[in-house]
Amino acid sequence: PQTIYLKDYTPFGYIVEHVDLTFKLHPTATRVLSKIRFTPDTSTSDKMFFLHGEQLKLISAKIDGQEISPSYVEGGLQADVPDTAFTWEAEVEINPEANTALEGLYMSNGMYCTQCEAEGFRKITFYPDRPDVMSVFDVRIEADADNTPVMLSNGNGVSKGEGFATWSDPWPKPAYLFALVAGNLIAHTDQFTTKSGTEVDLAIWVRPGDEGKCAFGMEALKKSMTWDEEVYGREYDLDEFNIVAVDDFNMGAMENKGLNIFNSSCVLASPETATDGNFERIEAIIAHEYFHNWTGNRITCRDWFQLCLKEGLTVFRDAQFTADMRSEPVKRIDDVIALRARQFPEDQGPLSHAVRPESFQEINNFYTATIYEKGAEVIGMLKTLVGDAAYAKALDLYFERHDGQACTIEDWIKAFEDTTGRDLTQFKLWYSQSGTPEVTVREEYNGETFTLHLSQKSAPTPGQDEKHPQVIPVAIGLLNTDGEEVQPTMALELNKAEQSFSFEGHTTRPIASVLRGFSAPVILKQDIDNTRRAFLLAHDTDPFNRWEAGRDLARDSLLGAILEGAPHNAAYLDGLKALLCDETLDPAYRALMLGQPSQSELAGVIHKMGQIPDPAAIHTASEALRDAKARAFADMLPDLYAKNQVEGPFSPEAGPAGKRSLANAALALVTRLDGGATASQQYAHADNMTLQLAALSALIDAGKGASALQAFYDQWQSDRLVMDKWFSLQVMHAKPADSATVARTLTQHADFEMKNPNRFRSVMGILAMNHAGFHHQSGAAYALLADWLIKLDPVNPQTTARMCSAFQTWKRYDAHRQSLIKEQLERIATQSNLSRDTSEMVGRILD
Ligand code: HT7
Ligand code: ZN
Repeated sequence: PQTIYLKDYTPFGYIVEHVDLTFKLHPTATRVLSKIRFTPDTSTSDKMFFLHGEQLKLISAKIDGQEISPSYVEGGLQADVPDTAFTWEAEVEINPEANTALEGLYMSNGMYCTQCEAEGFRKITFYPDRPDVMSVFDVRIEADADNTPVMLSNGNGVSKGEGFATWSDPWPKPAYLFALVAGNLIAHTDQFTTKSGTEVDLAIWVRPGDEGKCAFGMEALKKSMTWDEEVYGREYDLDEFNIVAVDDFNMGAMENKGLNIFNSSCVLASPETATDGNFERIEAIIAHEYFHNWTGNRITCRDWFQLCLKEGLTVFRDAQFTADMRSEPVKRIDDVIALRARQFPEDQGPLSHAVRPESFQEINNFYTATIYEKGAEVIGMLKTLVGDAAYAKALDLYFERHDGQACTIEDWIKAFEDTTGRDLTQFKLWYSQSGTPEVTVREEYNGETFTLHLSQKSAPTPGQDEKHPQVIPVAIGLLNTDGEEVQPTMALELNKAEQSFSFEGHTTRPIASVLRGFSAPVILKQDIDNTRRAFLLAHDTDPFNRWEAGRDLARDSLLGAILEGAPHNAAYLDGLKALLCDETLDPAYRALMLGQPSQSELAGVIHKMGQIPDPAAIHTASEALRDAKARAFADMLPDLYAKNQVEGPFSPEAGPAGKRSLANAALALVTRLDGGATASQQYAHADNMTLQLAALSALIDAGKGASALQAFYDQWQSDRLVMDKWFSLQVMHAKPADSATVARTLTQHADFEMKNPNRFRSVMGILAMNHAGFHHQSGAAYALLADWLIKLDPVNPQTTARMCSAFQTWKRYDAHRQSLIKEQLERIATQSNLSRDTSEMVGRILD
């Protein structure tokens, strides 16, 4: 496969003035007629006329009304064209029903649907399918009126009648933002008035039967629209905003201009079918896609190497939104847990790449935690470094200067340089240097001056042996021994390999709280003992670092048990108990405090320590710590559980959701003491999915899940999204030695559908997340996953390739496991006709 390089970027030689598309929809033979007005771009030299096109049957092509025979080249076609403005017309035929890859135009449950990011439009018609080619689109859709009464596209609806609809999008957009949906759909509607007084018609379109699951998504949309006006000054710019829920979708959702398409799991919710976690995720994803209207659509990316320009910024914006709607510390802690679970292993393994990569084979493989989540961390650091006011000014300038353009990271950084006068050259290393920097802290105190000696180091990553010091904002605070702040939070700017920061006038030795709020995506190395951690757990005024102190204590306790067979740390359990009883603290925060590092995070830590992680030992120690917590908190758990029951009608708001999360965390521990009696009660009386699922999980863990699992199946078998939970739960809670068998049995279930990415992930994705089960020494889970990836690749390469990352940490483990995994990776790699997506991923992992 061909490698594409950032350094090779050249602009397209033509301006696309206007695009007219007509779709004659048919499940197996859709005709697409395009009429496109091109003008040579006099500012560019490359006048080769190349249009992307894949899997298209060309019926006819014309230039200025004259039939032509273009020449086919790899990935598209070329034609001789006039050196003045001309009109290109083509008619192509495509087969949506045969499109199981879910890129381009495909069918999902009888509904026509498109997915064009990153390079799907070229499977719809011949076009310069690159994000820097922006144009206005008019679309006419024709279909059988009985089966396909609703026909949607981007922009504003212009006309509709029996068997047709026309749409016009006045905003120039790249082809990846094109969308069309058609089928038998029902709308949940509402209205929004923008701050300048425009009335916008809002609709969430779903299959009949799902209309009762739209209200929460609609509220989330209106909150997002208000928030973007208030916080970023960004208004919506069309008369309509449509969202559609689709069952078969490769990712979470897509920000097509005026017509967002959502994986139904990311928009549909009712108290009976969705958990609190689902509600929060839906709110965040609706916000994310809506925010793209400015950060992604009005200002887009020049090329796919700049993907973080829209994704990092939009993730940062949606995190700000969630923090404002819910709890800021809880959101930050959740995000850091996710970053460490998904981005750190990526950054420290064979798939490590820069936030702005310099080459790729398949762009779909770069929709990663590094681009999204580390990309968002980079924005957060920039904001910390320049301050809130300068950040707001820089954003205003960015929107004003680049509206309607396809931009680069250089454009983004320049907006900050021009508003602050700062040289951000060194900061830009965050975009080009891959890997997770390690920051080491050493303290010195002489009776008056307290000094923090900081140093930074980054390990080599693929293709990057040499690393340069980066600009790292290290937020710190100082406490006295009574837990009072003697130095409020301030950001130190570490920009050299080693640097010291002194604080004068401290007549008693202060206690440092370092990397507050996780002010940079780094690994902090600090030689502090458990007494100091217990002090910070009890007193740190920074809620993130207070949680982090508990997390560090839990991690050290687990490492002691795993590596030395030591008993669990009593000081940790005492400190945690005091915190759990502290009713001045938010229940959601206390629930997070009860958590502990995941088994795969522990494996990563042990690997970093230069030792070989043993998944079975990690599993045993993790379970033992939960047992120790259950015993240590036995006297207060019933009270904690009872006090956090929520009375009255269900509300997905942060307050009641936090109480449910604490009650359910208590339930998981209580179950270790009462064998499932409380969980059975909860299951029997649960009137919402959050309580029902937590009770079912506890019963499975207690070995008493069989009848509840059957009852759950009987109750929910006709609800696809709830059935995904039924599949996931069984794999997630399977004992290590049984997990491959449980997963294999589920793949033989009549409701297992390989072609539906949600269902496939709910078995195979979850198998890879059951750490001790996936890494069971038999190798059965490795082989099962590989079998299914091989089966899925010809059907859906994008989802297959993503799931290959389950193997990315393979070099952490012992020789036996390494050879088992290598054998499976090689088996995948040597399949004939392996997709470019999967071949790139497996090649990089094996390298
Ligand atoms: N910008 C979108 C990313 C995307 C995608 C979404 C759905 C299916 C396939 C996709 N390929 C790329 C989603 C987002 O970040 O908002
Ligand atoms: Zn996005």
